[in-house]
Amino acid sequence: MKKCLLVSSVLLVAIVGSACNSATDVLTSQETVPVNEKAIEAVEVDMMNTEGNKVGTAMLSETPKGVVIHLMAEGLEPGEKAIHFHETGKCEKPDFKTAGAHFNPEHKEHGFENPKGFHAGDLPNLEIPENGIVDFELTVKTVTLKQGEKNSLLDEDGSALVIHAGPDDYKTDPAGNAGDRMVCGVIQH
Ligand SMILES: [Cu+2]
Ligand SMILES: [Zn+2]
Repeated sequence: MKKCLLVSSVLLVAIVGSACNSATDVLTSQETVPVNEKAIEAVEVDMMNTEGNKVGTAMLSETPKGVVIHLMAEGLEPGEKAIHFHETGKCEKPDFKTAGAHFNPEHKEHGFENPKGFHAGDLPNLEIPENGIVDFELTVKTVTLKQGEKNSLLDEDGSALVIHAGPDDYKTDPAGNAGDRMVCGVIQH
């Protein structure tokens, strides 16, 4: 009996007073996490060009500071290029229009310099060097990989990571005047 009381006091106050064997029942049921709140720790995204060839990988990881994007790709056109999360996890070549508009669960306008902005999917421009190889990391606070949350990239139809032909001007709604979609990766669980 003494042992029972000790166990109960270590556990939640709410179960004190109930029979000893019910403590295990409570614990077991707490371990079951509802599917829609399941935390995905990392997603690997294949980055495809307009010919349908893989040019690299983006690893997305959930961290306390936000979602970390680690993009590794080669054979890219050098220069300053826009990169965004788009709303639909569908990358159909050659124009990737199937990825839809920018990921925008808060219904804002486009661009960091837009007073009515910005989209959760807006990201700072990528600087691609002369050799066309990128290996960079960026932490994004506006999105999550936690399913069931409003700003989750892993919503029902997934989302996409898109690199454009030109830079984002950070103000023109709805897409920053960034030109064609050159590389696209499906973000899906
Ligand atoms: Cu875009
Ligand atoms: Zn945008």
